[in-house]
Amino acid sequence: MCDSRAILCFMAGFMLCCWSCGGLAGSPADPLSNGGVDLDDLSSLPLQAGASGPLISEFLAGNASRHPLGEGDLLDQDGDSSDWIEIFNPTQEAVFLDGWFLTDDPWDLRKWRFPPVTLDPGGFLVVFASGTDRAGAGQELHTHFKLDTEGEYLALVGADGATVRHEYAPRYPAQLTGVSYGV
Ligand SMILES: [Ca+2]
Repeated sequence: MCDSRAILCFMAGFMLCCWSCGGLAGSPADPLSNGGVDLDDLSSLPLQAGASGPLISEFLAGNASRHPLGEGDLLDQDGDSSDWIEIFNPTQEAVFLDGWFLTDDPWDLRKWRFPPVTLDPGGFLVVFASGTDRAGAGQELHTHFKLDTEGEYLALVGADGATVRHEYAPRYPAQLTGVSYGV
């Protein structure tokens, strides 16, 4: 299960987190299939000059983190075990996400809008899917929707509000509590 995680957090107006995080061995989140998701899996995702852009690299729909925090557990700034969505930039160029969107509804691609935030080359950004809607300067990012453990649509949409840049469609599969899922 969650056998190896590393979290390196820094503040740059918003909380940006770089990590490798839990998943089932051999799962889509474990490209090297070496017994779990770890930094080796991340390093297998080299920056690509021709990569199309940011993607939803991982998400956790059934966050059961609690104190004392175990390896890879994550709580939001309120101490709540909110769902989370990790965005990864596999390209060699920084991407300005201002005006991009996250959605859990294929009929509403403009559901939650990113504030002005830059995703560095090879960088990660965590957005909590807590239902509390936070996108102000210096705040943790929180969507106003939550993730369904039974599975649902999830997509990253470009600033035109129409171009789906990455999606789990028609829906991601049912999720296990405490086990993240991703590409
Ligand atoms: Ca939802």
